[in-house]
Amino acid sequence: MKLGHIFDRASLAMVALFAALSIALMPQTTVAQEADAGEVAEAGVPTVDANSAYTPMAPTEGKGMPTSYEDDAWKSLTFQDQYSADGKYALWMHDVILMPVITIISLFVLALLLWVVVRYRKAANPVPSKTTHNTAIEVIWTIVPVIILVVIAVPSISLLARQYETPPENAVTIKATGYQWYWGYNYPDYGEFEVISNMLTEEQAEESGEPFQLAVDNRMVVPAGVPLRVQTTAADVIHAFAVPSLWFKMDAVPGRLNEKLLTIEEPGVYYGQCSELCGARHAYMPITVEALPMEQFEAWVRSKGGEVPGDVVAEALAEEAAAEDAAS
Ligand SMILES: [Cu+2]
Repeated sequence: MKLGHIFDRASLAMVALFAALSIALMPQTTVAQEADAGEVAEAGVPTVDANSAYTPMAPTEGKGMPTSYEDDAWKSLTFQDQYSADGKYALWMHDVILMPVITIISLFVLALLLWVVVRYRKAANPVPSKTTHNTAIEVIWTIVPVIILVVIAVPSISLLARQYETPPENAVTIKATGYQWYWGYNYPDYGEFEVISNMLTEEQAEESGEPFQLAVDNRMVVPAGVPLRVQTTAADVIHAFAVPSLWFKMDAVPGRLNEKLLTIEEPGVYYGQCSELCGARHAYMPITVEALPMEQFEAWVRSKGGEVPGDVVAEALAEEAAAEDAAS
């Protein structure tokens, strides 16, 4: 009976192990084709559209992307440079407050330990001290940590508050939808069109001079320097929209609309990834955000068949004028 149980468990474990291994070893291309065959007709290298003024921006080495250890060992260990106000503030807090406090406390505690080990070793203290209280020390080791915590709490809480700031009414809305396993970007302010974004293959990424596993065929193009209302949701399972160099990470949950303010300070290409384990190709649904000056962004909108609000007003005015001409 007991032996049977053990065998049951062992065989169950074997089956689980085999299933895990077969998923891990499944050729990525088979799964990729399934994804491609679905929503995306052709996943190609970004190309210049003859009918528009939009040309995909070339990424800047080291900007908006991770740095490899070989290229720059120090930079590969720390945060990416930040291109949003919140990101700069958070990085400042990390560099100027957290790291120094952590380092000083660690070294101080290490020094105390070494001092105790050497000074109060048995050989040097044949008769142990019977001291149990020292008011002065107790007051110090209560007040000093309180001061340290307050010093950390003030910028920490203000960072938290900044991250919850509501987007202003005139913010440009972009809705990012997570699908298994690609992203869709919807532009409700510009005619509700959707851009489907799939990862480039290694050859395509190399051809377009972009980092493999971060580069995509259709980017999330946004205007730079203006407040964006980035909304996230998902169509199947929970995904997360995350771009490290913009200090942006938000869950994309089916049936729920999350939103957060993002202002990208300067034009550029910023790479990110889905950051919620969402299935077999979770690692293969990267994010590429391309921030452009407003005029170029509007040109991109037109190239995608979207409507620029100004155009509609201008068209209406022209029509009105034409109608008035005809009437008179
Ligand atoms: Cu995902």
